[in-house]
Amino acid sequence: MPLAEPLSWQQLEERLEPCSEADLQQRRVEGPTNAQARLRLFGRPEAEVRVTLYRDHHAWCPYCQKVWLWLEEKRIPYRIRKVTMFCYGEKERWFKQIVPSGMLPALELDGHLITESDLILQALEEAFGPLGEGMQDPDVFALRQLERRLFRAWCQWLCYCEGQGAHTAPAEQHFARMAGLVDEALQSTPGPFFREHFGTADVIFVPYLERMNASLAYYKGYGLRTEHPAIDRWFAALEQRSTYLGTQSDIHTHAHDLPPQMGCCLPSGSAEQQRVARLIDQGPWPVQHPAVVETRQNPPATAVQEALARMLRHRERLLAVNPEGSRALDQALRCALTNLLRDPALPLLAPPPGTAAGLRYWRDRISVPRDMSLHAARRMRSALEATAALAGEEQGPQLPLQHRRDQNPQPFLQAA
Ligand SMILES: N[C@@H](CCC(=O)N[C@@H](CS)C(=O)NCC(=O)O)C(=O)O
Repeated sequence: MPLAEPLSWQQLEERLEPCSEADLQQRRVEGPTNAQARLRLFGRPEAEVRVTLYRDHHAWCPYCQKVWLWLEEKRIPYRIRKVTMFCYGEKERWFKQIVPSGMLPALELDGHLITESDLILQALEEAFGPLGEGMQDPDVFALRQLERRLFRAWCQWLCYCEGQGAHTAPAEQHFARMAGLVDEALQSTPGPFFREHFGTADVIFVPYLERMNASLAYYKGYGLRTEHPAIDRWFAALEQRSTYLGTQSDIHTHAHDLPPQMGCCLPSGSAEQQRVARLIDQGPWPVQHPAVVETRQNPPATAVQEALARMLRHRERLLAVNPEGSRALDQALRCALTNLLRDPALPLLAPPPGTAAGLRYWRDRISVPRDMSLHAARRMRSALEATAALAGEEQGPQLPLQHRRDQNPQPFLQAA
């Protein structure tokens, strides 16, 4: 019998696989890499913790991702203290007392504060040994310089070249040349990584190659992973590592979090670029387009449960922060969550009239990996969009370009 009514909150809770708060906490501390943890022990006693990492609530800052991934790969016990980045809300006063500039990441090692991600990695290497070949190894050093050259070429194309045509071609060609050098460096080793084994050089390249892949697809219609097969193979090998998967963001999150951080991101405006951007924003997910290669990992069986658990945990705040707020949204969200769980052979449950924009408000604001993993986000966005489509075409408010205070973590932290 098809459901005529959405499940109640109680019934939705009952669909969750049982997991006590203590088990959840244990999983965060000892389980696979995850964005929610405040402590990571890797089986060691808490008294052995020598490191505190200060990083952003959003799990978005690229320089933090580098240090985060290094600590997870080396399995160094550490605490995490989360800080708000300027564009999402107010910087915590306690953090400004420690780091007056407010810049992230910062790290405390045996009570000494270090800022600047490269200096942090060097200090960690001195304390715990390098991850494969270290920061000062001549080959790694050369790769670090290549990473910066690629970074500058990306900024030049993404942030200074609007439109398309002869005036943008040099920037695109320069970027493609630099990415070609990265591809060659990857091809020169026997495996998929920058050196024989996964190590420091890979960690250094992760944050910006991830952001380049996302932003160039969205703003230029350029498929980094399609154009550069060794870079694609490298990403696919990373996607076999639970450490990387715990820190991995997705194309939608990067595409919309980059503009305020970079100053702006300029679209090429070609018909193809606009098509790609629309697909990334409005689905269907996973996006089927040659320029969009987000992951080669098969969806884990846990994606729906993860999405449901994360939405239920924050349902009251999700309803409270939605500016389209109406009593009908409570029912609309339950419809979307019921549809998330539905047998695909059954028809979808329609939400109350007038709730399409409210449902799409949430669709557009799922932040990966802060809220949930890439695959869980795909399932949740799909359920929200499919449900919204039954109520109409109205889109939610546009995502801001100058800031992302619509993503302020405070309401969620206060309630937690
Ligand atoms: N060179 C620094 C760059 C750090 C940096 O630019 N951090 C940005 C975030 S990606 C930041 O903290 N900005 C302040 C803010 O957004 O609140 C490093 O490598 O650590």
